[in-house]
Amino acid sequence: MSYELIEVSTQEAVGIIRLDRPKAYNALCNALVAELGQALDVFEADEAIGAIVLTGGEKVFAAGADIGEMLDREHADLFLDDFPYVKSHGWERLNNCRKPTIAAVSGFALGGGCEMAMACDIILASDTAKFGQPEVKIGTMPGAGGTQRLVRAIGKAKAMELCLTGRMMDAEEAEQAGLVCRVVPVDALMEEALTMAATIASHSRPVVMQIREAVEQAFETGLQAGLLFERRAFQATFNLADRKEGMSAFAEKRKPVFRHR
Ligand code: DAK
Repeated sequence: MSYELIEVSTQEAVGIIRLDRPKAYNALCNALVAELGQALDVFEADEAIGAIVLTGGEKVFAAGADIGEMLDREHADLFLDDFPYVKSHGWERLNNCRKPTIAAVSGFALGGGCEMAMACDIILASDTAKFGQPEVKIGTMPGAGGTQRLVRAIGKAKAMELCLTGRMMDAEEAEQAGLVCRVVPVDALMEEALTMAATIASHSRPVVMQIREAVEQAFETGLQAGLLFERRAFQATFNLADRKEGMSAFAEKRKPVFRHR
């Protein structure tokens, strides 16, 4: 598969996707989002891949959807296409990705860029990262999760402020607010992200996938339904050879060898 607007690579069991449209600050044009979807398709289908890192450049993760591409579009165009779902299935692909995804964010993550990072399971930020939903400044509003995921991540007051003013928050504020798991020096960002991804990928794939689905349930259901989902998923891990192997290895004081079954 060849790509023009993203760079795709692997490091052992980790798939790496780098948004690579630097002249336009990685603006998320349809073609780029479509390539993202294709790369995710490949990694999801590849049994050797256990986690995915999505990153951008040092100065910009992504400055949002491509404003030039949206400029002359009208409501009917967007509604009929269900913009941008029909033409480029990358957004859906990311939202529905079953393997764990880590956004490694350096520089600007604005609008759709911030939303793309939030669609990942974990955001790891460099100390230069800046997050925001500035759509209000160009006469529109967040459309890919900004009004929903941001509220869940940082609470109503701060999300409302960011969405209504368009203000950016820096990495330190984002960490304090709970949007990012950790802030690391910019030079260490990829190394830290890859180490985290490799750790996740070293665990049993079906167990990791059940954990992330259970955590996602916390956003979808009430507490009792979520606890029930978690309990059933926990019980189901006892069907796995990896569960037996993990516990046996602990008892025998050795490293487990997971077969992802
Ligand atoms: N689109 C297109 N080009 C962009 C861009 C964008 N979002 N952001 C930056 N660029 C381009 C600039 O036009 C400029 O190109 P040249 O003029 O050099 O050709 C180049 O990148 C550098 O930008 P600046 O000259 O502005 O650089 P500065 O360092 O001065 O400022 C900035 C950096 C990031 C603060 C600034 O560029 C900026 O404010 N950019 C726009 C940020 C923004 O408003 N983002 C929100 C866009 S709306 C949806 C999915 C997604 C979305 C909606 C729905 N569905 C799934 C339904 C998302 C919507 C949005 O993101």
